[in-house]
Amino acid sequence: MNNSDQLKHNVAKEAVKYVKDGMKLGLGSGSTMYFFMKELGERVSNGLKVIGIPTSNKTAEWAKEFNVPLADFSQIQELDLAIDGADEVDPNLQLIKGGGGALLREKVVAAAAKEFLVIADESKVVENLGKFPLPIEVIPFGWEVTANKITALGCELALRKVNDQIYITDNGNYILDCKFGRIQDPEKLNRELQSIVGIVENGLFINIASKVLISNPEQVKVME
Ligand code: ABF
Repeated sequence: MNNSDQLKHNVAKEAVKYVKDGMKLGLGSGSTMYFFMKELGERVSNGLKVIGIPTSNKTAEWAKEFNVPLADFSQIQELDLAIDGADEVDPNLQLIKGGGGALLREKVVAAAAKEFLVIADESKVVENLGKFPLPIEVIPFGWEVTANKITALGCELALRKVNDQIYITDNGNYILDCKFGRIQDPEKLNRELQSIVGIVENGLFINIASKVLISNPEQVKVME
């Protein structure tokens, strides 16, 4: 296992300690969450009783691989704990998420949970958000107009493509990756983005994280 995977494995092992028997979970997306799902599956095989709502088709596949029982919002509307990765974490626990393209379901699930636990390696910790391009999910209809309105806020943006094909989210929408550079006031930018028609959701997770676990080669630290 390389150093990066080891850090993800370490933070996942620490995070699974927060899962109690009978919990209804939100299951995030991304490579760190793979290690969490693996750890959770081991505890389920030892008798832990949990159920989870996945934030992406990929996470649902991992749940099936590791025998983690799944549900959807038609069955449960309030979650005890959501666990997810992040692309950037600032000192106020504000996040940029969505590098994996699952930000909309991630935010819906995080908002439905009493507690939101973020897991990341130390490379995600920043003084100011914004070095990582902010992912914004937009509806395909009129995306060009929506993009112009976002650009006017002071960024350069690109329509996300994979292998020269437009990336389509699990919800049938597009993602714009927006380079704002250092975001001085993430709460203000979040409010401005929420007022633009055509934006479904943006990757700023403002005042949502309850606790962040950060792994470095020596330890797993708690930010709260
Ligand atoms: C997901 O985790 C995304 O929001 C974010 O892009 C990703 C970070 O992924 P990784 O754990 O692979 O660094 O929740």
